[in-house]
Amino acid sequence: MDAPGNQTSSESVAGAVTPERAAYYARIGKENLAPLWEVLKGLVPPEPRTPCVPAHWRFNDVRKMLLEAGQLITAKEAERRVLVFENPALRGKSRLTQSLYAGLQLILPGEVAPAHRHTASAIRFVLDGEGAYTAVEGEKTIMRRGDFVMTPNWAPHDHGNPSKEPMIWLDVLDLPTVNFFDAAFSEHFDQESQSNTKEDGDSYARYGSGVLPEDAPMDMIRSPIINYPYAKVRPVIERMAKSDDIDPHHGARVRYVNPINGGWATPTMGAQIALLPKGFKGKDYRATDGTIFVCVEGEGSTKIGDETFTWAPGDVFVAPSWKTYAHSAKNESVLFSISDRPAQESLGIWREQKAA
Ligand code: 1HN
Repeated sequence: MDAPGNQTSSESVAGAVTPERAAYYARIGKENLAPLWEVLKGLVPPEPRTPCVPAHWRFNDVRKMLLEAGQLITAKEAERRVLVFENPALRGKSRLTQSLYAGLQLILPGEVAPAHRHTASAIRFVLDGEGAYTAVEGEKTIMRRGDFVMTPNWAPHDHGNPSKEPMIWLDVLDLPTVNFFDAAFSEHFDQESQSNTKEDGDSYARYGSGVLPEDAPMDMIRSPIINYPYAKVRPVIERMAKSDDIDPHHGARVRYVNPINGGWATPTMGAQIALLPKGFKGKDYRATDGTIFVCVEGEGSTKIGDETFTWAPGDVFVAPSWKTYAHSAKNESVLFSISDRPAQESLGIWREQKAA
């Protein structure tokens, strides 16, 4: 696809603000009216101009600070003990891209994060520890490193850590999107932890093997699977890489899908995971979905605009909308990524541009 039209070089407003115009603007301003022609170019830019900047956090640094929070506040007091990744250009807005919230959550051995639900959808991507659980709609799923865990919108959910290790995972929520629409609701439950009505692994077992139960809810626009275990996903990208099924920009990449309709696992957030072979040099790529990346395995670097970020396991970095990026893998690496691509696709506004 060609880059969108670049015909307009001038960014200036329509002519000068003469004293007559200024007086007129002041007069209509009292009636809460404004002249479109003074703002039109900014409202309709020739191509995306995100205020977001590229950014990178090293897992070891954030982990240390998160463990400090473990000494300062309990999971119960905090409700969720999370350090929020704030885009450096959008401090105070609790967002990493314009549409997505992301943070690292810590739950210590013996702790419980109480049950609640909200209109925002959440995903977890497990980074450290093993054996804590998330309970979603009565399914208590034990989480391991690399697992992709879904909390669909309005689904009751709570977490607990019966293991002996602190557990850390990345939360990504579509909060800024839901809040943009002023459509956010939430509620708490009297019962701290949900009673389980389904076995661990139930939803993957039912929906994750290429068959669907007779009475599957065929109109479900989000995945019925609660946990996509890394142990099931890793062999797929490994197999693809071995048979050279490698995208020149992204590596051997798969997406997490809703098995009911083959679409993205959630309607607002699209998650993917890619294996980059040792020495992989990705070609330049950009798309309108600002994308959050997590290094799951390996070491490498990603050039975003003119900055290069060197990553290691657990690191989180973000490529803003329409900024060109390219990955390089020093060793065989695995990158998880998530963006608002499904939302943009359903609105018909998603674009990408690939270097040949
Ligand atoms: C939430 O419910 C969780 O359930 C984590 O673990 C982070 C950030 C904002 C709002 C709700 C969770 C959250 C959140």
